[in-house]
Amino acid sequence: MITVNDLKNAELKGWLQGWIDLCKPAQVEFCDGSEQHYNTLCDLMVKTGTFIKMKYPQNSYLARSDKSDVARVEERTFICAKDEANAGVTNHWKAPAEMKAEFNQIFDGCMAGRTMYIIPFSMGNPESPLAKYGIEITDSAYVVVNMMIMTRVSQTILDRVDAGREYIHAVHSNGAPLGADQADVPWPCAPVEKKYITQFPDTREIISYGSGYGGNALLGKKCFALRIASVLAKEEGWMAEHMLILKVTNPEGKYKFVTGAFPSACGKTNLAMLTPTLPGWKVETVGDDIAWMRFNEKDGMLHAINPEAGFFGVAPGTSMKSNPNAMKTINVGNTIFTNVALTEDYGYWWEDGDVKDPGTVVDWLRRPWNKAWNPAGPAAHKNSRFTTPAKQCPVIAPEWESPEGVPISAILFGGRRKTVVPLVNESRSWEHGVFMGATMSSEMTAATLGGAGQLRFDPMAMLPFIGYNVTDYLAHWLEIGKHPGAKLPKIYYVNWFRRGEDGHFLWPGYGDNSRVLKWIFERCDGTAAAKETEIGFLPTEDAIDMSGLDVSDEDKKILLSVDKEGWKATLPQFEEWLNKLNKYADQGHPLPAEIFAQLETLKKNLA
Ligand code: O2Y
Ligand code: MN
Repeated sequence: MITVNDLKNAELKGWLQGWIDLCKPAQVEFCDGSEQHYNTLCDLMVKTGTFIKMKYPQNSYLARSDKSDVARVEERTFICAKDEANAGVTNHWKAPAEMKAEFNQIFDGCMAGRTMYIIPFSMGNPESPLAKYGIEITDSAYVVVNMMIMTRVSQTILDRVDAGREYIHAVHSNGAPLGADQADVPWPCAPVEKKYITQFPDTREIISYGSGYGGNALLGKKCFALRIASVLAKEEGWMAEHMLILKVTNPEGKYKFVTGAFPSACGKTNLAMLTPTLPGWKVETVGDDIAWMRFNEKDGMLHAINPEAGFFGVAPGTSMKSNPNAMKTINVGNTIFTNVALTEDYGYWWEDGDVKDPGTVVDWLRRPWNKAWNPAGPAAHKNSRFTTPAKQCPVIAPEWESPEGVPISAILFGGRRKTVVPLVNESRSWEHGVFMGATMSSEMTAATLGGAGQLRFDPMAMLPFIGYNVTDYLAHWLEIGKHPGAKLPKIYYVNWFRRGEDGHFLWPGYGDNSRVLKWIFERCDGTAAAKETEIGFLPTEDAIDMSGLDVSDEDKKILLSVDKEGWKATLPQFEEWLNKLNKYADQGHPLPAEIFAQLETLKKNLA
């Protein structure tokens, strides 16, 4: 086993030693990414009660978190940029020096009685020129094994960093030191008000304290691949986006790659693994959550890589109906379940899955649970998760680890809109597409803040993930559109969630979304028809393949037409949103004039 003293790189050595001196762990362990280390840590966690070994799927485990530590905590997530204007209105901000001073106290002795693990990892195929490396320090074995599924962990990464390769510095602690005579708990963590998920864009650091859950602790994902990477992308002329990547192949065997940004609860993972209902069409998965895109100077196209190596998917609602390929991926085994219910025969269960009534199970709070006793449930937490290797996905695209990335023909934006927004709308230009992304929104329900009819905006589905001022982010998107010699992807706004007046869904969704993908594919080839409207290019009535589909002519008409009055009524909310983003305009962060110009064009078109 190597030690810090074996390293040659003075910066790396100094950084690690500094955190060891501060956190005072009982021991330090380097992770080499080996199966043997993975198994040793899983066995250890079974002994300590963090993991339960499942009987099905094979080589799989269940973890149950503390009940206070179940999701990303946006209110405790901070961008520690030089000044507040650099963080912008979509982020919480703390001054870097103040935050560091606080961390010097908080982290002092925080790993007492625990093992500090050092995880060298790559986001993306380590041999890809688009990949970036990181080192995460953590005191959580749960984080180590999840990182081993979600990223590429290896001794080679450590060797390359030790030899001088750039890396992102990431530190995580559960924030639960263990006293000499203190009994441990299965899921150590700190109370919500002591949790900190911090990104330091200027020094490319991530420091996370107090939570062991998902995006708060697996620092390669949201903290690195989106918040820090978005800053690097702006500086280096590429894009780090919250997007799935899929490959769509037509019956003639011709294929294209598409990325898509959707807010949560819009079926993003399902779309990434979709089984088309259209005969002869095929969809394969490159990634389900994050895309890093860079211009390829040979073909002028944006090429995307999936920086991750696994899926960290929401369990409830995942079934053979909603996402058979995710279920098959999970069922290969080697899956870590977090906060799902455990069946009597040591299998998994969650709400809206394939088994309606599981009998008596143990719920995520470790209590016996039965549908008859507690019909409302839930037995699995609504944000319960599966962590599973992408390579096990039966429809993983052969190119998913391609070092040069895959060329992107189209970008999809989508929200969840019951009203107004048609099934699919092609932007008139890159700039119009950026406006569509900037005003991406979902309708709130009567139960959500703001009330029915109010829109919740989520620009490019990046609201909690842009590591700098949102106005500069939108300016960067516009800048990408000016890249010399670029063959830009076409941009589409899709809405699978339109409803009729009686509340029924107008569009079946799921595998039938392949019909929209087909139209987009053919638009990219210049072979599908569209009509220019006030809001963009919509399919002509017969341009979308509706064969064998049980959608009435009336519903088709609503899906493919412009609700002018509805759009007009939306305009004040768009305007209010854009003005809100512009808060730091006179501190050097104005919303690009082009975005306001697009709003004016839309107003004029609808007048
Ligand atoms: O609650 C969490 O920590 C998970 S967040 C997450 C996980 C996988 C994919 N996307 C997300 C997200 O919040 O966008
Ligand atoms: Mn996500």
